Amino acid sequence: MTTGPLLMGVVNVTPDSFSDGGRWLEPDAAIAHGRQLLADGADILDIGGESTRPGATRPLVGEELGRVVPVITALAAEGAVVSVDTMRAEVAEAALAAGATIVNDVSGGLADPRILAVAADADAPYVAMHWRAHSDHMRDFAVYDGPGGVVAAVCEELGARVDALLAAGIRPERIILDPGLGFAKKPRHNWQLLAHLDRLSELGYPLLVGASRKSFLGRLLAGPAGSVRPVDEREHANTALTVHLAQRGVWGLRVHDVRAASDALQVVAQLTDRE
Ligand code: PMM
Repeated sequence: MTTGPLLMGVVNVTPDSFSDGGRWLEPDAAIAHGRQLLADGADILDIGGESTRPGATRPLVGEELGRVVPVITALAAEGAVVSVDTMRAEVAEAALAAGATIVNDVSGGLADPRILAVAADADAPYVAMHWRAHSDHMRDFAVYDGPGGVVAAVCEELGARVDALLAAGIRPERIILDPGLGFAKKPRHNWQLLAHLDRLSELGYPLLVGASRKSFLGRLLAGPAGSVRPVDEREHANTALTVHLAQRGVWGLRVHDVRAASDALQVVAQLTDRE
């Protein structure tokens, strides 16, 4: 049978994520949510303790550690494959010690370059997302005026991150790239990237994509008065993207509603196997 994208289910142990802030802040709630995502078909649980919503301020390192380590420890002990969603070397190191096996760094090593050595030493798969600035001022960096626009810029900047990853000792087969939808990007930038993922694939690494619940979907589906579609009413649009991305052979999808994405992937797999 054809293997489609892996499903990375989101466990945000934060008070303020745009998609689900505060719902899973207590460790027991986060652990129960992780178990549910596994039952729904998640291949990986992505556990994070820092919200990256536009305008967010950063938690202290100790706060971030206190949020993610107990949740990772519990879910990894139950056999879950866990990625830690962090930009900090200390958090990545503690998460790997607690049983996480993948580092998902939305800054691709730009926020805290020491994280690259942590991933290299552990020989852990490392997700490098396209990123330009912390969330409190990333809007100022959503400018892609060069030749080739956003697609060329993201390819070039991710290519530079790959060079840094390799120089830090991360093996090429451990690298996963992510276009970073919504991070220093306006809606039209996200759509351009989604339409031209083949260009990112040419960098030669597997791709992870996180579109789930993001505001560019809410803006696409805005009502006649311009009211943006609420976060929890964007799932059908994400399902359409799930099908699109599966057909383009991405490695993984980072989603909040794993059940909906899993249903869509099962439909795609049925049809692909008959071709
Ligand atoms: N998006 C968010 C957080 N972490 N990680 C990767 N690799 N890719 C993403 O697109 C991504 C991410 C923000 O979404 P959330 O607040 O719902 O978790």
